[in-house]
Amino acid sequence: MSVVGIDVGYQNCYIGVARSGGIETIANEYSDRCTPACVSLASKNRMIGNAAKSQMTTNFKNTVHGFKKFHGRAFDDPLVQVEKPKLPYSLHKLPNGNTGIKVRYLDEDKVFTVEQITGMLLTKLKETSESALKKPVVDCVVSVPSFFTDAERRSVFDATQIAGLNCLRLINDTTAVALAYGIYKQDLPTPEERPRNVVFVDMGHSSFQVSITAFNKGKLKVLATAFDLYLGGRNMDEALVDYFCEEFKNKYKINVRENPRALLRLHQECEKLKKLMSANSSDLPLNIECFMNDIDVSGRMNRGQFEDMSAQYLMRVEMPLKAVLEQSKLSRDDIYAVEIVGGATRIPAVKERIAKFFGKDISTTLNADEAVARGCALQCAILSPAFKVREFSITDVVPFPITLRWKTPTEDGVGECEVFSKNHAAPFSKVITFHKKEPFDLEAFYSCPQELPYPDHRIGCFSVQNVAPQPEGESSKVKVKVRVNVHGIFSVSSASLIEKQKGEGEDMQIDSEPMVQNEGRAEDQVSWTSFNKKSICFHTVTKKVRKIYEYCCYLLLSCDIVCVFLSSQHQMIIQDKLVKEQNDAKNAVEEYVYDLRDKLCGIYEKYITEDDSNRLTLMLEDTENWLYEDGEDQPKQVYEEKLDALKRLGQPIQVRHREHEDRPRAFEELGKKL
Ligand code: ATP
Ligand code: K
Ligand code: MG
Repeated sequence: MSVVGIDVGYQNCYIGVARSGGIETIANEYSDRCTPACVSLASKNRMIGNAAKSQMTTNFKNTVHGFKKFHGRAFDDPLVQVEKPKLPYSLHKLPNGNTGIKVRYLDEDKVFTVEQITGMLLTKLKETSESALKKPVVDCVVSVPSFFTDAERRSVFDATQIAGLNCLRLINDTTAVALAYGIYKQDLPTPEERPRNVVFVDMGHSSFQVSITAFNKGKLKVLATAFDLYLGGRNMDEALVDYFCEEFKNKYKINVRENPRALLRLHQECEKLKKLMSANSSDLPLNIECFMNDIDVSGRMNRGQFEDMSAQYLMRVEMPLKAVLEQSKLSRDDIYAVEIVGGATRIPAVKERIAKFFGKDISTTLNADEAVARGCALQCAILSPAFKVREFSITDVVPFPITLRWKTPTEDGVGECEVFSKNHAAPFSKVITFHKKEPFDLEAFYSCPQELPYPDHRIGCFSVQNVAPQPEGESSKVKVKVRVNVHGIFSVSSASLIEKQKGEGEDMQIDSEPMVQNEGRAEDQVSWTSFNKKSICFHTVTKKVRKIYEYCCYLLLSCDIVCVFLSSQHQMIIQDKLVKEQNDAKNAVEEYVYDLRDKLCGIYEKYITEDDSNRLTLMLEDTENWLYEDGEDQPKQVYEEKLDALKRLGQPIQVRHREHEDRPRAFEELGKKL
């Protein structure tokens, strides 16, 4: 069984794994611990991660990046519409209203769902983990931003399934960081003592997240979370890009925005410059050769100027910090430490603002890039029966309050109840008792649409069926269990009818029942048994309530579609493998040609007649030309046959050469022995 944690960032992905020595992050085939969240589609195959990133400026229309925010969002979603004009690739409205990504793949126009694209990324990360662990990887824990709503979480979850992964938990970024911080701490207060409150700040490429977490020995409890959905390193890059576009317009009379390739290159160079400015406050150059219209461009920038131009973003750092402190009802003095992670917290002005707000030095004891992945791997280790790790209980929060609504025969016609308040502990189950004479629907939605970073506040509608009056005509007692599960996803998990109750009319009460911690996949069984025990006379209405429409009617994938995507993912993997084998076979021919040609006028010269050598050289030249012409795109076997044919001619020379080389050495060895 594998123990793997994956941080799927907007820009960068990291993988944590548990091995006997503990948790470590692993490197990919480029010896890079960071795999870019980038997928490039081409006429014969796909490239994912580092290989895809290198295609960004050349194959920009088909190189997909910056797609994390499209999860669970409709094409018409305002956020999608804001992002759309900034992308070098095209978005497309899917028949069900979802956001599709339009690319050219295998010489055909194709539209992929965001789940498929993230699925591709995840298969790459799965492969990387498998080659590091040298065994199949299925079980994993994946991070999501704490502000992701139900639809976004379900979409990421679908992506994990499309990649053939078994996601044991979708864990919030800052909660994963808290786990990575707390689990090894030996000096945490005992459960009776006042907890240690730590602030975790994560500024990545696309967003800014903050949490306050209370630690005691063996447990952590998130008290509150806050965020700025649109604040991250990419805003700073955009500020720099805006500046240089303007400067180059005046200086070189070029309009960079008209040229997607140049714009992408400028983005990359501005990001590099931004990183350099974090370490260096002096004037720094920006040079790009052959930028556009054959012009080389150059500019300069220093940290002071950079801070001025990103003032509007830096200003926004404080708001989530203030919000999280207020929600936690703690004062600054109650805060033990402020830990920062995420690449963009390396910007000195960002750090200063955080430190200033809390009135204390910030700690950087965690690895800013890897803490989320390490936390994910730790959570996976806790959930995995195959791995022994110290007990550590994690209580997260419900980020947005959730309300249930149902029809009543009363005057206003509706009953309503907020089942989960903001910052309510999660995962958590509640049992709600209704008195009903007929089937009824429960509509779940987020209570405060104005606070929700998502345009649709509906979560789902669940219909409870087969409810009938008691034999005497009284209402039946119906117990409905609702929960926010380990992934932070809401559901109505069961409904049951209790027979023989006095008719009390329409009323409702809520019994709270905290869930067993760290239960992972066993969750369903656990809640069922504990529920069964509580019922006096248990009688199933519908064992699982039937959902009348699949999660908000339109935004989610059905099981069938996930299966189709899973098999098409397999197809693509096989295709990529074929292309790789073909390329490898072709490269082998090319390498052999170069190698033999060099040797023919070098070390092999004495072992072949001049005539034979000339003939062979000509043949090698023919092969080389063939590789660039007719032989450019041939099946693997053709290259293999070609290589064999060349080897049949080359090998006898190689043998003669080796025998000659070996003979004196053999004599020498023999001499030594004698
Ligand atoms: P998100 O968390 O929003 O999904 P992510 O996890 O991919 O995004 P990170 O890898 O945490 O993001 O951070 C990437 C961002 O950090 C980029 O904008 C990058 O330019 C920035 N960054 C990295 N190093 C530095 C540095 N030394 N100085 C300034 N910015 C940096
Ligand atoms: K990351
Ligand atoms: Mg991140």
